Amino acid sequence: EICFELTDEQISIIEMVEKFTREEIIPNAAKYDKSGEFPWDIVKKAHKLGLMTNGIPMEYGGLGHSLLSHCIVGEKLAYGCTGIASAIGNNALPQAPLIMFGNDEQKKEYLGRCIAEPIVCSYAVTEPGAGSDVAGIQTKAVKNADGDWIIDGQKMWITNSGHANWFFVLTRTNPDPKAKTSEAFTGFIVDADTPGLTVGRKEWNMGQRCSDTRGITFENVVVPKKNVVGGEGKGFIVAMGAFDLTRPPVACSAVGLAQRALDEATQYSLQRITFGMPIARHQAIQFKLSDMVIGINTARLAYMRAAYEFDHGRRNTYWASIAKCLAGDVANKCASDAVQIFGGAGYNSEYPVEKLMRDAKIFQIYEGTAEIQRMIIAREHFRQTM
Ligand code: CO8
Ligand code: FAD
Repeated sequence: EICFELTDEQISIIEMVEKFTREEIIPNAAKYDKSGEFPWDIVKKAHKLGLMTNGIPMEYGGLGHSLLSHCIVGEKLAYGCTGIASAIGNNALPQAPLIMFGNDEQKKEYLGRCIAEPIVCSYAVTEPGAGSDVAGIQTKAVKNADGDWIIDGQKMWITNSGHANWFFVLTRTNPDPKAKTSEAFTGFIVDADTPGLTVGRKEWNMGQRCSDTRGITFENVVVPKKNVVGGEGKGFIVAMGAFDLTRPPVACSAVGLAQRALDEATQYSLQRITFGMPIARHQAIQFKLSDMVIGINTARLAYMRAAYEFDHGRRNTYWASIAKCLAGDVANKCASDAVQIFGGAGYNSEYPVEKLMRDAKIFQIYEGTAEIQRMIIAREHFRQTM
């Protein structure tokens, strides 16, 4: 029986995170949006409260929260600002391959670093020439005489990379174009200070501006063999498996943004008078708010289901893509409708919803575009049907 009733522990975590969002994130969101500066002060406070180590298993020093608890926290952080929330939450993405496929030594060392200090790490898969088509990546790794690996290539759009302490990096290790995808790639943990690894300039994006996005160049980067994650040739499966754990948290962030858009639009609609009455009394406005309510509640249930399946040890690829796709679309519709409800004020940066609309767009792009999620859903659908 599927039950999403929250436990007392989850309710008290939510109260703590809501307070953190209210006191630390919301008052600083506009400042960081304007400056684009990395929100280190907030990241450090989040780390102190365990908000960056909650998904790490207890045996490695984390709080060992379920994916469902992790997502509920993520939604609350995102409500304040999805740029700051991504600076805080992105660690879960590079940690995922280690949690799911790493060995004991790797987990102790690299998850341990994330526990000990408020560091950030990055997941480097996308390249200038290949994003949706992961199997099209060109970065290669070749074994040297000692059995260690030499990485050459380029990555692009890598979140938190300008500040990262370590990276998960996907490479092609079988140059034969006919090699099976599930056997041709290898994933590595790479220390940020390894010679030959250069991080590029900060990209100035449409939204989530304090989230740090950069390109990375690898030139003869030597990585010890002990840093192979999940075995030689297994990188594609490792990278895909990680998405099963990380797409639900991206969906919950989109829901947090959508909820914020609804709350802002609701308040404004009760105050703004046209034709002698609050705009909330016009049915056209009510229907927009109703559509937001429908979208938010269904997208929330979808990410909960995706997390629930994962927490019960079942492959959740289908649900993770449903949740990510729906929540990304809902966030964009809600942010755009909130701007509409604010009228001219919605288009102005002194009011909160213009930022929400800019921040929302990326939810249809990163962690697999809206089109790629639909492609995965169709594949899973036919797999289940046939
Ligand atoms: N689990 C296990 N195995 C899998 C999975 C999975 N989920 N998915 C695929 N595989 C296996 C297949 O079974 C197959 O194995 P085999 O060959 O043995 O049968 C093998 O992998 C190849 O699979 P496909 O044939 O399906 O491979 P394709 O190349 O056709 O397509 C996808 C694969 C699904 C289209 C893949 O390329 C994809 O997911 N693309 C999207 C890429 C993406 O999501 N990138 C995101 C980058 S990270 C990012 O954006 C971070 C943003 C920051 C977030 C901040 C948050 C706070
Ligand atoms: P493309 O793959 O070139 O796609 C272009 C368009 O074509 C899209 O609309 C796409 O949906 C569509 N398309 C492609 N193939 C198909 C198809 N078969 N059918 C239908 N439509 C298709 N990557 C990381 O590895 N790590 C990160 O930390 C990270 N963070 C990011 C942060 C930001 C702010 C941004 C902008 C990107 C980030 N990315 C990261 C990369 C992100 O995951 C990719 O941008 C995304 O997966 C899309 O890849 P692409 O940009 O190469 O677009």
